[in-house]
Amino acid sequence: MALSMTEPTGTASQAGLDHDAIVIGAGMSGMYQLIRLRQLGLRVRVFEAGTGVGGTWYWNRYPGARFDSESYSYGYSFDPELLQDWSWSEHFAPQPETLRYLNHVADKYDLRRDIQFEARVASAHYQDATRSWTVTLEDGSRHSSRFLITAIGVLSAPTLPRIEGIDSFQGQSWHTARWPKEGVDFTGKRVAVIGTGATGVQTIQEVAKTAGHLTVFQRTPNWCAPLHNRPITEEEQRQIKASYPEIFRRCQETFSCFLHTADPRGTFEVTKEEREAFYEQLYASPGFGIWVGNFKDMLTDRAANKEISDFAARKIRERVKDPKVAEMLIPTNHGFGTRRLPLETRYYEVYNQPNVLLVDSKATPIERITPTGIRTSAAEYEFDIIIYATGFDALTGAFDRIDLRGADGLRLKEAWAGGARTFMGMMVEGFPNMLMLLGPHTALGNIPRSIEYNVDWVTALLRHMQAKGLTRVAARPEAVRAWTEHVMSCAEGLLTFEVDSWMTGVNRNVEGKQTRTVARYAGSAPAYRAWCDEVAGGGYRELVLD
Ligand code: NA7
Repeated sequence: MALSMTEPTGTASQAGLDHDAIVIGAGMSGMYQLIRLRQLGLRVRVFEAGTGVGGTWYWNRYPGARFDSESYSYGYSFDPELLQDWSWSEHFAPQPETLRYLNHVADKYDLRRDIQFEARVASAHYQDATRSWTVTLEDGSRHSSRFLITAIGVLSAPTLPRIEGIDSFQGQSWHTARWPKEGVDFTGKRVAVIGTGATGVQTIQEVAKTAGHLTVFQRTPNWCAPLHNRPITEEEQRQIKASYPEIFRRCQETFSCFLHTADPRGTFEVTKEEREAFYEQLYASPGFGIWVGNFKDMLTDRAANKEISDFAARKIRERVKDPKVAEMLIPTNHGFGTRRLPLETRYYEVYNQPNVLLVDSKATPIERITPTGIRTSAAEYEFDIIIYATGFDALTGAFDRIDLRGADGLRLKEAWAGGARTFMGMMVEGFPNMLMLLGPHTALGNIPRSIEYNVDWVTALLRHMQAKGLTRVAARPEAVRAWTEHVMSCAEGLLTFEVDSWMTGVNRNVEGKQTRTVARYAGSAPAYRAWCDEVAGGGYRELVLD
């Protein structure tokens, strides 16, 4: 990797700064950003709270954690050699394999020498006089840098429920995103799982295999569909490795960078029989096809959405033996796919096991965690282990947990109090020289594809500044306004924005996140990239560069 720097005037070293760039986070985005910044010859420091690389895949070690994206569409695409020397073992890889993959990447590009582990950033303050950022770690050490690049993830700030008594529990209890490295043995144990989002579903179907007794506390059922995972055969492995250019080309073309893309037909443009056959085909196919490869009007037309919801409800009734339990598992407050669709493997069949109990936490809310278990409005339960699959303070939570202050001491949390406002999800008005990877209002979907695009865009901007000897970049207020208005307009007419979820900015366990906002960019990834490409291609007129 090139390390010599062709120094333009006014670089960080000449200005007496410790680094050219500080990156917060050594997950998939921070790791790739480090590789690219080294190629620019910049002096980079990455601060990572964990003891190893991997971000999401480092923290989320809960049982059953795995991809819902096809493995070969998820890995980094930037290096053909890396693509050839890594072999995914399953179509949807489990977390330990993904963590091994990311450690392989860290080894291959010798990343760890620029990463400081067990280094949680407490604050980052912009200094206008020196056009730099001062970053303070929780250990009190201070570090200065020209640029601050946040690579802190979308779903990385875990939240526990706001229930009294959590600390009083005398058994073992874990949030899924803070799982112990040594694992947890459920054999013969009485286990509780609170939460039935994508994480809860993966956890429940795995824990049910060994637990003595499992009680699931479900407040809102989610629509789920089969993952259909299986090992990759040798022949498939050869085909995958031979077709990587096509795989990634396809990801670039689709709405949210998955291999699947919406069917061009409307739900009612086909006969009832054709519709049913198509739903059956999707239900029997691997991955997110049933969500993002369904009829084009599934998430915009109420009647179309009802058709697929009725189909999915029939499937639940077929798979769950006890009709009362089946009805409990069928969502009634939102349509199919309007929240993040958990993919499952024999999830519904878990509720046919004699050692599994489903508790309706809406009808009988959890009142208190007690030293021995959980008390609801109706009963008292005893447990050895409580698992909190209760989600994250999504999108903005990781930013809020750092004391981030821009020019004039403005705190980011305050600037975003009425909802996030960004320029293309990468920059914030009043926060010069701060660049966000996976910031709010960026394109998400199959996340590594968005990461690679964001990193490359940021890298090109810094290369441009380097070439011209520029030391300060800020988003123009009118550019932030235009992007934010665009994000709002993309949400219009989507059924997704009529339901509470992390995607609409709601987390009842977080102060200030009780009402729906347009928390997520809902346009297509190609449209997002076109907007960003135009900014770069037009010479960054939307930015103040000096
Ligand atoms: P989610 O999707 O936010 O799910 C959190 C779950 O926890 C959800 O079922 C919540 O019910 C439940 N929850 C939260 N607080 C409580 C309380 N107090 N009582 C009962 N139940 C509660 O998080 P995940 O980790 O599953 O998934 C996040 C994303 O990570 C996922 O979309 C993937 O993209 C990866 P609620 O629905 O709020 O009633």
